[in-house]
Amino acid sequence: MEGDEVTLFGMWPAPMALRIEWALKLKRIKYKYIDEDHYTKSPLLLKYNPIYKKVPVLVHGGRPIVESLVILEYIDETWNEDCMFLTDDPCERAIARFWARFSDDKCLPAIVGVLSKTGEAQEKALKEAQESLKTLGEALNGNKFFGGEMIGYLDIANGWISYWVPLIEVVTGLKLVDENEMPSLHAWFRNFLDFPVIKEMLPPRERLLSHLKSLREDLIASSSNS
Ligand SMILES: N[C@@H](CCC(=O)N[C@@H](CS)C(=O)NCC(=O)O)C(=O)O
Repeated sequence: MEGDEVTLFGMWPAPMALRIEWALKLKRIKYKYIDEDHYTKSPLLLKYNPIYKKVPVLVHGGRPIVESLVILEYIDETWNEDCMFLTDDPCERAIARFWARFSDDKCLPAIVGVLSKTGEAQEKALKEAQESLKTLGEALNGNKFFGGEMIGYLDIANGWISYWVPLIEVVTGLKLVDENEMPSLHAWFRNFLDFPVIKEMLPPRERLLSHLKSLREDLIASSSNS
């Protein structure tokens, strides 16, 4: 991994790694992809991300960068000639970063809770997920994308929600995003998933669905054993 070479360590069903693949594709950056195994991580991944031992890791010119939102900004700043994910305006940048943090801090754990829990705990997670997703939808301000007319940083950060949430609804039989309750967010799901680069870079639906079903079973089994 010398010179200007770009390598991404990901895992095929990992939403945070998909953020980075979308970003690299949107910027038309050539990269090598290494698919990691959840249970047996490679020595290289552990060397590059010794603290969290997670994907994604982006290695550029031999230097590793970790944490998907940090990597996203790194990509935006490093390859800054064509499209930019964040605007020049410091206030708009701060607002976009706020919503990305809100999404990871509030929406993500609640959505995972809906997938991984049962009974009252699942109902609580469902309520939290619906509330935080509704709040997130308000950040669209009636626009086609979080970035306005074009896909931007916040669309890439939130993009996984548009693909994962409908599948989690199938797996659990619970509605997280109702078209009538959250029309803007629901419309954004379609707008985002219809965008050419995004559409071409999604994990196969049936494979992901069956992965989520077994993940739910494993998580429920491990919580009842603990
Ligand atoms: N905050 C981190 C989260 C990374 C993360 O949770 N990665 C998951 C895949 S989406 C992972 O590596 N899981 C494997 C593990 O936990 O061992 C980020 O945004 O990069």
